[in-house]
Amino acid sequence: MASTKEYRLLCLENPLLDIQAFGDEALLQKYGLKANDAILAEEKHKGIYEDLLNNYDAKLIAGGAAQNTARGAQYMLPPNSVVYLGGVGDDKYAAILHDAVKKAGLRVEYRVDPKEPTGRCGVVITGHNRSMCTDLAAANHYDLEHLKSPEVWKLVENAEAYYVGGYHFTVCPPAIQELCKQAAAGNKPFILSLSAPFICQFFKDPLDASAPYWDYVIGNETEAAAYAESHDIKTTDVKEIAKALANLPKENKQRKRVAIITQGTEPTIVAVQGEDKVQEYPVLELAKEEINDTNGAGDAFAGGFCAGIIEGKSLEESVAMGQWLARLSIKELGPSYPFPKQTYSKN
Ligand code: 26A
Repeated sequence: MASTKEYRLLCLENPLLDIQAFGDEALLQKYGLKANDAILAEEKHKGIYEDLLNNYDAKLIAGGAAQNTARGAQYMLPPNSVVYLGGVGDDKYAAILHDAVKKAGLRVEYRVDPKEPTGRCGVVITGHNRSMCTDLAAANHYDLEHLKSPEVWKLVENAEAYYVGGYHFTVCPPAIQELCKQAAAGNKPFILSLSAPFICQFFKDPLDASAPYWDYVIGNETEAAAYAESHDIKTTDVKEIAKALANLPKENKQRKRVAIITQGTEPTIVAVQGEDKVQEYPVLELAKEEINDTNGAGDAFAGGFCAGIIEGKSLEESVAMGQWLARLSIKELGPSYPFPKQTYSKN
């Protein structure tokens, strides 16, 4: 029988407002951005937000990678299944986020910073690429004190699974570590997204400290490659990298680690700790005219996958749920899901 418990999945990361526009090569060059990347904004990038708002047809969309995942998981689960934690400011941007998560039925427990504005992410779409440039602002001030506050900690203890976006390694690794330990102590699944190549390269120490606690690790092909390169795994073969991730030392021996690597329209790769055979799950391609933009597709995949794990579905079906939700999100502008809701059915 399905559980009637509430807030079974708890997610943590950086709530951001996306300022998203269709751009061009000149715009990327102006700010020294790569066509397909995610970076933290330096001083030289900070003009991009006003530029996008004033000179491009920019849309304001609720973002933050794991918040997109949390909205996605909630989209597929019964009401009141998912709660999300992160830091925002006390401003109109936070109000936009509150509005979006309310529509999605997602519960949020934000740490509100009185001095810092809500974080922003400039998203420049060129073709099927997206370049993201993030000014974390209030999201960068998330802290252990918030996580350990009685009301929030109760939610942590109550949850049956944890999902952390790797982008949070730039913010508060001790909070991630607390969730890791909570998961292992209760034999609950801890799911990590690698989030971006720069996390594997430049936040290696906190990433590696959490690695023994990963029950599921999710990434795409570029993140897998960046992980391999920064961890001396001498291969560029995605299946071999997935295997290496699955077989890293593990704290909770009651669960075998699973590594899931998405590759756009190429098959999703799944490796299980101790198993020689790596599974490949083909992706249903969308017709060109159905594609709006792929920003947030990876987050949506993770959302559908987490919904499957929460519902006790098989690995294969959880991957299918992830692929289904990613497909829906690609048809929308930015990391969004269609309303009225569509329902997944196994076929
Ligand atoms: C710390 N950084 C760089 C970030 C992000 C981020 N979410 C959290 N932390 N940089 C980009 N994003 C989000 O990724 C989503 C697409 O996958 C964007 O807000 C966007 O919604």
